[in-house]
Amino acid sequence: MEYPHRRYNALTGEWILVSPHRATRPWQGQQEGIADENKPQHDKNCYLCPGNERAGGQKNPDYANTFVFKNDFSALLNDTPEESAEENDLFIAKSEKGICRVICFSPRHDLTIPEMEIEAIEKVIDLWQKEFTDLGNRDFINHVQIFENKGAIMGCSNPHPHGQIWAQSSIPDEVQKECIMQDAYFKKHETPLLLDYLSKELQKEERIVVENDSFVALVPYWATWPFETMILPKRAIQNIGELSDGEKTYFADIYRKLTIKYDNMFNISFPYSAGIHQAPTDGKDHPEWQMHMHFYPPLLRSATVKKFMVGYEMLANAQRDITAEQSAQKLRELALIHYKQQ
Ligand code: H2U
Ligand code: ZN
Repeated sequence: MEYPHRRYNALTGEWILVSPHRATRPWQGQQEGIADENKPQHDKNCYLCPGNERAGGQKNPDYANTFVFKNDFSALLNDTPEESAEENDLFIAKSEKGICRVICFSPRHDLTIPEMEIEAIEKVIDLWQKEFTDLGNRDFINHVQIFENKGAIMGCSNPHPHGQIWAQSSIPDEVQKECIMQDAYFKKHETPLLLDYLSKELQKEERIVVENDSFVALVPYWATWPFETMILPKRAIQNIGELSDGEKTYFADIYRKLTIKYDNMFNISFPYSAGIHQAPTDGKDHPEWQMHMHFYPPLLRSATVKKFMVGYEMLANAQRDITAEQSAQKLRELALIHYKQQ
């Protein structure tokens, strides 16, 4: 559709307003700075580099691959006592238990996922799998959120390649929406929503960015952010714990390929928030759930112009100009060799 339209997000039940004719509007607003690309391999002032002292005073080991530690400023605590306040229907609060961890992806301060070797990325996925299983198996943990903030523009506090895990008792809101939609779809069709969605996308081809034997990266039909993407497994997989060794290699491969394309978009280290959504760890089977990874990059038309989710978007509805199909085509055409290696 070339005229303004609303698209339905079958995964969340929300709508997105698409205005393709508007993509050429002028921009005289804020421009973002470009981060310094010349980083040292080891930075003595970095809280996450091997051997350095962290902000909380603890010392990092001389780790050779990945390194995980309890977040020194955890938003959730595992010893929070149970407490709830419900005065009436208007003032409701409940205590929340959880565990927050930080994962360093590499000992190298200057690397990011798209610049790492596939074997090194596999070690990150290995650790995600271990952490998911360890945290998810605990009685009081019903949801494990693995995520990465990349780039200062996304609020990332440190350029050292790292991600986080927040595990908690409740199902967070963004995930809850997907629980409801996947559950309803499964009850009606008896197949997972995202598996059906992927097979239709593979037929249409117009939103596929890159694929390998086990995974597909695509721009979802309902994408909100200009270059939003999603990585989907080709077979039914409820959570990262179910990935075989071979599938972990393919996961590393597609994660790397997608982020290389991102970096090649504007020849910069492309910022985003990314994270894995998977079935709740509530001890139940979740055949309706298909694990997937979301990428939400903030940039719009250049390395320095970001998409602002303000005004109409804050008050009414998410909106985009460039269509998901146009974004997918752009991403598809970008090289699979990182610009620094070209
Ligand atoms: P970002 O992923 O948004 O950059 O956040 C990094 C996290 O690392 C942040 O939650 C933690 C912060 O609390 N951190 C430590 O636990 N120890 C430190 O020494 C520095 C940062
Ligand atoms: Zn560092």
